[in-house]
This record gives sequence, C-alpha cells and structure tokens, in this order.
Amino acid sequence: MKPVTEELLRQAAAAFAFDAPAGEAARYGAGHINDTFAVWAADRSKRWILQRINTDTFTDPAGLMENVAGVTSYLRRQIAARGGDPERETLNVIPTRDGKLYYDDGQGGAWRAYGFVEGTVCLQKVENERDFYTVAETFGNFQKQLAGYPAATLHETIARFHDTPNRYANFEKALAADVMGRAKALGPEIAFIRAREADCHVLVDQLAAGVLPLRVTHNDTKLNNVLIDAASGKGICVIDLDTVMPGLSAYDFGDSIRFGANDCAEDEPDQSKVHFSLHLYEVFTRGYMAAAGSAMDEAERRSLPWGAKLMTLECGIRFLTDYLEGDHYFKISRPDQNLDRARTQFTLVAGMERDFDEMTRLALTL
Ligand code: ADP
Ligand code: GN1
Ligand code: MG
Repeated sequence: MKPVTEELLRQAAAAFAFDAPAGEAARYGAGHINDTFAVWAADRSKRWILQRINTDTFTDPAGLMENVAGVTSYLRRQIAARGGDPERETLNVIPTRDGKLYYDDGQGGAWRAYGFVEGTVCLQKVENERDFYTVAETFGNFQKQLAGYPAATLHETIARFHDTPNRYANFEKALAADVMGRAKALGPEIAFIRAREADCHVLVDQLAAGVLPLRVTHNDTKLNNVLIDAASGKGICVIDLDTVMPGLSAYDFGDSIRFGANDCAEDEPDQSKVHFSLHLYEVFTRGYMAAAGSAMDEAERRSLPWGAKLMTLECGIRFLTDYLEGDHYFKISRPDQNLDRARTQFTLVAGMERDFDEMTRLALTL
C-alpha cells in the first residue's frame, strides 16, 4: 500500500457522514495490518476511528464491509435485547456521505469509519489476571452471541486464513525461493517447524471429518482486539472484525492463548524472557468456558489446547515466512522484528508442549 499522505487522510475524513464537523486526525493504535487514525471533531467534543483497510491483505473490501455491517447490526439487536448499550458494546459503522459502507479513495485505498468507544483501555500485554479473564469472557460471549448468525452469508475475507498445512506449504515455498538470502542463518527455526509438519494437520483434519463444529469465529483474538471498560474493568467491545468468518472455536481460544498466556512482548528479542504461563492459560480457560463452555462437547474441548499450540506455531510460521520474503506483510519498525516475533512463537510452542497434558485436563474439566 502507498503511504497515507495528509491530503489522502483529509479527503477520506471529508467523505464520511460524521455528526459534527471533523478537525484534526492522527495515527492511533498498534495494529500490524490496517492504517488507523483518530479523527477529532473540530470542537474536540468527540472523536471517531478512521481506518484505511489494507487492500493488499483484504482484496475484497466490499465483501469485508458487508460482513462487518451484518455482524455489527446483528450484535446491536442482541445487545439491545439484553438491555446493554449498543453504542459501546459493538463497533458501529459510520456510512459515507453517499450512504456507502466504505470510501474508495481512487488510489487503491478503501476507508471506513467507526464510532470511537471512549473510556476504554486496550492492552498490549496481560497486566493482571482479572483483565485476561475478562478478555476470555468477552471472546467467549462473542462466539456465543453469533451462534445463530447465518454463517453461510459471510464472505471469506482471507482464503484459508487458519489453514495451517497451507501456511506450512507457503513457508516451504518462501524458503526454497529465499529471495532475501536469509535462510542460511535460520537452521534451528527451520528444523523446529519441519519437526511439527504432521501437527499442522490435526485441526483441519478433524474439521473435515466432522468431529468439530464450524462456528462463526473472530479468527484474530489478540488481547488488543478487545476494548476493556476503564471504569468497571469489564470487557465491553470486540473490535477488528475483518477476519470474522466461519472457523473453529479452537482458533479463537488458541490465538488468545498465543498472545496473552505469557508476560512478554510478541516481538521480544531475548528468548530467555519468553515463558508460556500455564497459570494464565488456566485463567483464560475458566473465563472462556464460563461464557461458551456449555455448548462444547468433549471433542471440541480437546481441540482447545491444540488451537493454542497450532495458532502459535502457525503465527510463527507466518512471521518467519514474511521475514524470508522481505517483511512485506506484517508492519515492522526495526530490522529482524519478524524474526524475533517468530522465535517468540516457537519458544511459546515448546512451553505448551511441555504442559500439554495439563492443558488438556483443564480444557476438559473447567
Ligand atoms: P488492526 O487490524 O491494524 O489491528 P484494529 O481494528 O485492531 O486494526 O485497530 C487498531 C487499534 O485502534 C486497536 O488496537 C484499538 O486500540 C484502536 N481502535 C480500533 N477501533 C476502535 C474504536 N472503535 N474505539 C476505540 N479504539 C479503537
Ligand atoms: C495481525 O491486524 P492485527 O495486528 O490484529 C494478523 C493476525 C496475526 C497478528 C499477529 C489479518 O493482526 O493474523 O495473528 O497480526 N492479522 C491478519 O500479531 O493477518
Ligand atoms: Mg487489531
């Protein structure tokens, strides 16, 4: 994607039907994929989120925004029915002045706007157990609330997103091509991935065999995709709905464990500081099960620790693939950041393997 210029940002902000004149806009948040800005009203009475969707990643912004509009209006009805606040407990799409779900800037950029959910915190790292429990409940509820959503109407915004064997195959291709000449220094990482090739198939095989139910899932359940109410500490709003698609509960459960069941940054360069936390895994499992466990049979519960291990392995494979290909997918702010991200994932996978029996016992009993 081309860099966002001042002019492009100004034009994009002017395209939306905000309910007050727009003023200053500045970059906001810490996502790896989209370009996110907060736009203040000219009188600073309120602000909105304005995002340029990464159309290299999401090649069908129209289909993507249909998903987002469909899911958020469905959630609004559910939230209103239980007496909640639909302005804060779901994203709310603000249409363009000509009534569209997104603005096409004519230079390959697709922009959308949401109401800004004020009075929240967005964590980059687990700071305390209570917050992690809250995140678990919030994603568990999200899945439960969408159980009746017509999954067949959802567009697949990224084909084969959590198809781990396909991610493995792409890694082997990137390794064979080695366009940056980086493979020679990656012996241990390559061996680590190759030793787990068979594992990559576990979940997709169970899905194909009909052992696990297909659900509407978020598919990118990082901690920083939940907004936590600053006053009550309750998880209130699930954001980043670009990858909402049919999937497995193990994907959502697993990606949260990958990101949150440790006390390190995703790109920690010092591997001696990276530790999988079985205790935080237990905290998360309790929260997730409290919200979504009643609908899960034994096979689905058994799939959860596999989700944790495979989402972490898959993400490491994706970071390393991007590193081999020259860092074109995940935004980086320093050299070797994707390599550090990959190594961190592999250290976490090794930790999970040590604790796997206990992880399974907890998923079956909590
Ligand atoms: P990315 O796909 O790049 O991760 P996100 O949609 O997750 O983009 O947004 C990036 C960040 O912007 C979030 O981590 C959060 O801090 C902030 N954010 C996004 N939407 C809202 C919103 N509606 N209200 C307040 N903050 C938001
Ligand atoms: C990306 O968009 P963001 O930063 O929430 C990525 C996820 C990865 C994650 C790793 C669409 O998430 O799949 O797990 O980075 N999203 C996409 O931090 O590829
Ligand atoms: Mg995000």
